[in-house]
Parts: sequence; structure tokens; C-alpha cells
Amino acid sequence: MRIHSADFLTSVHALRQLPAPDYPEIAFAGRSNVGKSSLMNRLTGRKNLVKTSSRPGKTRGLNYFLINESVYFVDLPGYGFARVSKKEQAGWQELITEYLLQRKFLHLVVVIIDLRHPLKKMDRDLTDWLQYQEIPFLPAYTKADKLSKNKQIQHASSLDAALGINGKNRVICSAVTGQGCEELRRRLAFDADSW
Ligand SMILES: Nc1nc2c(ncn2[C@@H]2O[C@H](COP(=O)(O)OP(=O)(O)O)[C@@H](O)[C@H]2O)c(=O)[nH]1
Ligand SMILES: [Mg+2]
Repeated sequence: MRIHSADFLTSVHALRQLPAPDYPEIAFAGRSNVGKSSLMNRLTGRKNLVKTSSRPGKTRGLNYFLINESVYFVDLPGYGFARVSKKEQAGWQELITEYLLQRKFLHLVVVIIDLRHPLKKMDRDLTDWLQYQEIPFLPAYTKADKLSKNKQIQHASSLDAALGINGKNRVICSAVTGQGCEELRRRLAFDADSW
């Protein structure tokens, strides 16, 4: 997939605000501060398409971006940020859950996970739930630039084992070096084979 256009469309805070399902969608999920926005920017080649922040927990709505006038990228609110009230967290969770269940044109959920650390319970809960709901997902292990090649392989196999997936079904990547981004783009194009 060559990305020739990427534009912010809208920020959704309630299901009724969702745009018409005119295009297939790829959603990006991950813990707050995992590097989701940075990776989306790197993937689209737009430095500031998605706002990044060193202060976690800032993205609240579902942010829609129209890519190549043919597919939506959806930036989901980061989960697991402690400094947000329980009530507010529950609100997001409900929005995300309903979104994932209702969206017919959802082709794939890219689940972004920090390659440096052991799998967190919330990541596991999300992927278990996606599996159970039969929603296709692709884990992307990011921040690979922080590790040596050997450590990358070692950590990736531990995460594979913890997720119960085959190494073929995930990508190791970095928003800083762009490692794995071409492969990720290719997989996204493959998974939404109509565009
Ligand atoms: N070294 C490194 N840092 C990254 C990478 N991706 C994101 N970051 C940093 O991680 C922090 C959170 O990034 P951001 O994209 O805003 O995370 P989000 O909350 O998941 O959207 C920022 O300080 C980024 O500069 C990466 O691939 N490598
Ligand atoms: Mg973000």
C-alpha cells in the first residue's frame, strides 16, 4: 500500500456520531502511551497527522482518518491509564466495545504492544476478547529501536507465547526508525484486499 493521502475526518465521542460506513476500516488499539499515534504517523508518512504526546491519556474520542480516499484508519482511545477516573475509563471502554462489535466494515484491529515489556493483562484481555468475537487483529510490537536485534527476537517470542500466536502473525516495528512499517503497510493492504 502506497499512501498518497491521509486526512483527519472527525473525532467520535458517542456511537451516534460515527461516520457512515462508506469505507473499510482499520482500527488501532493499545495501552495509553504505547506509541500508537507515533506509529500511525510513521505508517502514513505524515509527521503530525495524529497528535502525539509525552503526557499519556490524552486521546479520548475515536479519531477517524481517511487514507487514500478509500479506507479509514481509526485511532482508538488508549486504555489502561491510571490517572483517569474509573467512571471515565468505563465510558471509553463501553464506547470502544460497542464500536468494535457494531462496525461491519472493520477489517482489522492493529493491537500495538510495547516490545520491551512482558505482556500486560489489558493487552491480553483485549486480544482474548477479539479472538472470542472473531474480530481479526494483528499485533504490532513497537519501540523495537530500544532493543538490540537479539533482544527483539527474544522479547517477540515471549510475547507470541503469551498471546498464543504464531510469529508469522505479528509485526515488529518502530515509529522512530520505521522498522517493520513497510511490512505493516503491506499487511494492511492485504487484509483489506479491495483497496
Ligand atoms: N523509542 C521510541 N519511542 C517511541 C516510539 N513510538 C512512540 N514513542 C514515544 O512514546 C511516547 C508516546 O507516544 P504516542 O505516539 O503519543 O503514544 P500513544 O499514547 O500510544 O498514542 C512519546 O514520547 C513518543 O515519542 C518508538 O517506536 N520508539
Ligand atoms: Mg495517541
